[in-house]
Amino acid sequence: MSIKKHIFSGIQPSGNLNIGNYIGAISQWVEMQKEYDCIFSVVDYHAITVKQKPEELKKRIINTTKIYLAAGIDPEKSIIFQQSAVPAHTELAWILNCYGARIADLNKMTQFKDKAGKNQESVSVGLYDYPVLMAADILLYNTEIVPVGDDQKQHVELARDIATRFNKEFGDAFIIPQAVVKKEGARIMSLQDPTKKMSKSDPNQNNCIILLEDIEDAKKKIMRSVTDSGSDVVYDLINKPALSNLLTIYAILGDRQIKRLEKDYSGKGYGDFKKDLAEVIEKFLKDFQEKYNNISDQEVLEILEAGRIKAQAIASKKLEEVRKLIGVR
Ligand code: AQP
Repeated sequence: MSIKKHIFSGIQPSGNLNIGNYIGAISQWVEMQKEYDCIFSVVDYHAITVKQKPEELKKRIINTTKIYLAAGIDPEKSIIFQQSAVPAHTELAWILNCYGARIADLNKMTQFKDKAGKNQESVSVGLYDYPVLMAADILLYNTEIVPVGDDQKQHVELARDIATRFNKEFGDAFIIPQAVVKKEGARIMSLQDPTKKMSKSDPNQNNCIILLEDIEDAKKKIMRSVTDSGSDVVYDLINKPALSNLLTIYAILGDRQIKRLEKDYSGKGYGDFKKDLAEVIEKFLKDFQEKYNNISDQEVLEILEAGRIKAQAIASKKLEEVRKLIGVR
């Protein structure tokens, strides 16, 4: 048996993936696969917690997988699969709904509150129960580490609570997972409102740089992004949240330290800084899109099928163990 630590993470194919998803999640995964046993899922059953158009969803499942591959997730090293292709996820979620998850926990989830807004009574039950499905995703694979952006930390905490309660009642079925969040770039903010997270389902696409978007459009979005008062290029989350966000993006995609950028732009204004950042974005997107365009749909389908077989083998074993523990086998 492998002694490498087990990693699980996923992204919902719920919109166009943006640089927030890349910086906060995928770029971390690429690094982690060098050291750990990794499983990365396209979590399509999470995406349907809000309405999706069937034809679009189908395409996005393929495109999201291509994004994983273009970013450098290697199917020879890591398992890549589609969540709905492994039924153990929804089955374990049901069991955890009954044993482990509590209404009081779900009522605290900030993502549900944000997404449901004032419509809490009319959104789908799935949106409310999303964190329990996420707990099942993680717990099925003996996951020790869950690399995510900052917004998902609370859900991983809940998975820990659910696992701990289940283990206490039935015996040690689950490893207690831990969220790992990057120091820099754990929460990339909207380009137009630095108090809001850059989000793939944001209806205002001026807030995001989409990984597959037209490069000239992306550059314009950077030039038009909001900045703060003053003109010095310095990292200061309290007084310059918009600029600090742009500095983080520059540092990660341009592979330079924030301290170094502050020095390089000392005495220059926001205009020069944004122009150079637009070039960094151009280079990054060009390279990324070139890789993306070289991956065929057929290749993706084959990778997902190979991943499904491997994921299924691990997940069904864990599920059978759980079924026995609760007395249905
Ligand atoms: N702005 C962000 N900065 C850093 N990390 C981010 N992530 C998302 N937005 C940012 C991380 O990307 C992964 C995507 O997870 P998800 O698809 O399950 O959904 P999410 O967290 O709700 O992300 P989005 O982009 O906001 O999607 P929608 O709009 O569909 O809800 C996670 O690891 C997340 O932390």
